[in-house]
Amino acid sequence: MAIDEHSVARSERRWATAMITASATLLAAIVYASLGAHITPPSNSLETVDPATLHVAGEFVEANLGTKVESGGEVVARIVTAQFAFQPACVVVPQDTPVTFRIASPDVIHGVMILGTNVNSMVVPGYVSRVRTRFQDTGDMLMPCHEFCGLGHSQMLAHVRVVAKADFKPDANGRATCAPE
Ligand SMILES: [Cu+2]
Repeated sequence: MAIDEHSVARSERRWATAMITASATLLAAIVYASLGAHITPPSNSLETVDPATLHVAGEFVEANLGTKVESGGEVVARIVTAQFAFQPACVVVPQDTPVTFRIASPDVIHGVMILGTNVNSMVVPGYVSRVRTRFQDTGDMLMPCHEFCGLGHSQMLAHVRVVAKADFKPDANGRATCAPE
């Protein structure tokens, strides 16, 4: 049976047009999500930290975790994400104030997102994930691990407690913790 060369060429052009349109649509959706809706892919600073020793020395020792108002007035929340918990499981931050999250992992790749906000970062062992944000509303925000990290992944979540500036009361060392419920 003879095949009409022109109809084959027409068919190929139609498929090519469909594929190029699909690719362009997906690319446009990515550009819109990142620029228009500020949904960004995993963002890490290029600061490194040794995952094998971060719990015994340096910035991420247990006593230094949680929220701290630094000497310059910057509010910093330091968190360690490990299989299968956040340490601490709740951080308190003041409303309508720039807050910096600094997060590190001693074991595998975890991910942090704060629901209802555009805070979203992977936490890759060896790097400090740094996220700057500002919370408009008070209340407890859910902060689950969003990177499958093992069998306990689904239990791995924490909270960010946003309180009014007047209710944010760091102690003499600049530290603030979530009040027991
Ligand atoms: Cu995890």
